[in-house]
Amino acid sequence: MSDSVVAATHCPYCALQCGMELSATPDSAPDAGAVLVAPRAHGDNAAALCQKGWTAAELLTSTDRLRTPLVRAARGEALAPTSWEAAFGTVAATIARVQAEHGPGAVAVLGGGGLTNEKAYLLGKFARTVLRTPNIDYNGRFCMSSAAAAANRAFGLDRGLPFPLGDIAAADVVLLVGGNAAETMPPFLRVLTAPRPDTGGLIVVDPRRTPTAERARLHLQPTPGTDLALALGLLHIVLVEGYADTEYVAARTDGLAGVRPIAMSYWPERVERITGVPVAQQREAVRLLATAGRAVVLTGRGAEQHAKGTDTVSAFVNLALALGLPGTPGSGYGCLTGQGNGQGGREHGQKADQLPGYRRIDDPAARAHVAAVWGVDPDDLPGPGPSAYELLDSLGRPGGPRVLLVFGTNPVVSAPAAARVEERLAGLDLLVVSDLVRSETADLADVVLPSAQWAEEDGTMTNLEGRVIRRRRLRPPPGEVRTDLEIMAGLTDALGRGPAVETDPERVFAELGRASAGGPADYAGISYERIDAEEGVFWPCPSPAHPGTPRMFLDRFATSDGRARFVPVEHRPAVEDVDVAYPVYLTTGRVLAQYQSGAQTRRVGALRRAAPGPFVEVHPVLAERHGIAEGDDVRVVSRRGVAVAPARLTETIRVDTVFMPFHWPGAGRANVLTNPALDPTSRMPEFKVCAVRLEPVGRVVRERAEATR
Ligand SMILES: Nc1nc2c(c(=O)[nH]1)N[C@H]1C(S)=C(S)[C@@H](COP(=O)(O)OP(=O)(O)OC[C@H]3O[C@@H](n4cnc5c(=O)[nH]c(N)nc54)[C@H](O)[C@@H]3O)O[C@H]1N2
Ligand SMILES: Nc1nc2c(c(=O)[nH]1)N[C@H]1C(S)=C(S)[C@@H](COP(=O)(O)OP(=O)(O)OC[C@H]3O[C@@H](n4cnc5c(=O)[nH]c(N)nc54)[C@H](O)[C@@H]3O)O[C@H]1N2
Ligand code: SF4
Ligand SMILES: [Mo]
Repeated sequence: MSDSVVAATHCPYCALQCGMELSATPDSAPDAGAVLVAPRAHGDNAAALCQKGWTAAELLTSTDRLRTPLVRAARGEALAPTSWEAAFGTVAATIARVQAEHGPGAVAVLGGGGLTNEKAYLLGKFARTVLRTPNIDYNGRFCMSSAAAAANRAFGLDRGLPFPLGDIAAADVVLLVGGNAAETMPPFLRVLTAPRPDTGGLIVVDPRRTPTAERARLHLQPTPGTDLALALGLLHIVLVEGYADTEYVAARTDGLAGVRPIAMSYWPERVERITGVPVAQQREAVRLLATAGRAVVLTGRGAEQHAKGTDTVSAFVNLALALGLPGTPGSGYGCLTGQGNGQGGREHGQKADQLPGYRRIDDPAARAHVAAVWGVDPDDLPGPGPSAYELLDSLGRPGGPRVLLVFGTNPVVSAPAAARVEERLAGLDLLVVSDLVRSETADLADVVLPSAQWAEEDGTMTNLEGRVIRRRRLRPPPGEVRTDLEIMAGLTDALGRGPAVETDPERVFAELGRASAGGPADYAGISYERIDAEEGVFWPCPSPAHPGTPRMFLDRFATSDGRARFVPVEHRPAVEDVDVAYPVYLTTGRVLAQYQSGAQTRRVGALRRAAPGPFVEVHPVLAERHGIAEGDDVRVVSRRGVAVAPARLTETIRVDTVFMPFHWPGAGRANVLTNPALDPTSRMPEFKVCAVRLEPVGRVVRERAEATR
């Protein structure tokens, strides 16, 4: 049909970036204007989508999406439609005033790992050259920052998976620590459980018997926050039972001598006492891993989102190094990056300490290189800024930022100690949010800027393998909606300063390539043309003639001497352990049918029906102790706040632990409970463990409340 166009693109949601073919329904069809989604095989991804992918197009035509800029005449008044000119004018005037009074740092920026590479790059450049503020960070700080920090210190470089997905499918044994792929990357479950020879299989470490753990050959079910001890215990067994690959350790690594004495003090019985994982299971896990031909160790957020997340990942990297896995073809260590562009989003300079190409902002050579590409004086580039939670916590305080620009994140739902974050946002002179919908954060904003959706823009994303892929536009955005690149350009014009902003994604990508040239994440040899021709290109790719790098570290690691480092790490308890007043562990995570803060997926009918609201998973034994029955409302109380949600009784969770998904605002918002204690290296908050107590509210009370609503 002549009016039906087709775009070969990828899903807007998670880092698996499943291939999609989008087509517009013809003008003559009853549902004219709708967009049809079909799965499309791409690279190592089969043609498959999860329910979120299948239903992603619904938001394109939803009445809920933003179509014009909104502005609030005064605090307390409603957001009302306005023109772009007026919206930009208001923002520019306030930025100019606040910076004149308080300096450039009075304006802050918070970005997101769902933004395309082009947007993430431009956002970092915009903050440093137009706003001239050091205060920029992004939501990836809450995501894989601990794994990134651990990979950097062990291998000298952070690419989530340093090998393609196909290597995981071909491995004999996979150890997955704190990941629930069956719900968070459903098509990836096939890769994880690909038929394996009878020696091997999948080993899952999770305090819950998740649908992923159900598929495992071995499920270790530790107390939340004890993975570090478990990893030390597994290394202990490797060393004592002679499983270490001594040749590899000698040839390719340094530092085992510093790690050995620590591991030796984590004998299996002691580890069982700390973690609850039986000795026999520890031994079985090591035997499976050590006797496999090809083995892969993977971490997810369950291991990483802790105030000791970096050290925990280091402990699993140490285990992988002792077994000779990293940099050995078919084996390795990897982190499962989460957000759509969680990989690319952490490379191009929207991080507090970073310049494009995964360069450090405090490195004089990096500053000189990037400043030359940007046409500015290196001395005019600001230095490193605070991490995401620290930034949020400083808003509106004396000396802290007074204006915040948010692009692509919804911290009112997703940040730890969310009630405190909300209070900080209210203390700002001006909150500006660019979003697709009126997220809970946009709801608090003074100015809301409507941004184009994935099917309406071109760009690139870097998936969990480090494969740079193309997002392709099916049709232009509706009405007055603009792309984030155009929004940054509009703000720059209104401010009347800084280098002119390029809004053509392909030209932004070419500039990003030049800015990244010579850095650890080198995109200089990648072009839209090449990506189209080659099903994506793996970075580093320093020149057009370079083939790209699907497998890293085969000859050398990215450290100065090419050798990987064992990092000596010690176990310690969760920052907030259980006690008499707060006797139960709370952990948090995801369900299949909702994505992140839920701003997008709560607005999709089929997903709302599949996962309508928050809940608390409770073991029947714990429930009985508290007089809680299935479906009863439970007050979950932590030192930060109170959440109320119905109980879901299940024997799949540990008796000492409850679980809440974090996708909802309102009474059941899990993040009013979570602990903002930060990892000293990655600045990751302790999302995955805090102490709570349970108070039954009872069904009667809830029914009464519902009747009067
Ligand atoms: N449906 C859906 N899919 C998503 C997302 C989504 O929001 N919804 N988000 C995407 C993003 S950004 C990310 S980061 C990924 C996250 O993907 P995952 O890491 O798979 O997701 P989570 O549910 O956060 O955590 C995984 C598991 O960690 C377990 N866990 C909790 N505490 C601990 C602990 O102390 N130790 C261990 N070993 N395990 C623990 C939980 O029980 C949970 O089953 O998913 C991506 N995919
Ligand atoms: N308790 C608890 N909290 C957690 C976690 C947990 O496991 N437990 N996980 C953490 C993790 S891993 C993550 S990644 C964070 C995620 O938390 P958030 O960053 O809040 O996640 P999203 O809901 O993806 O927010 C993205 C927002 O940007 C909008 N958006 C999407 N694409 C674009 C775009 O291209 N441009 C613009 N301008 N806007 C866009 C969406 O509509 C949405 O409002 O949550 C963290 N919070
Ligand atoms: S697994 Fe991730 S990328 Fe694939 S369809 Fe689901 S949300 Fe989209
Ligand atoms: Mo994430």
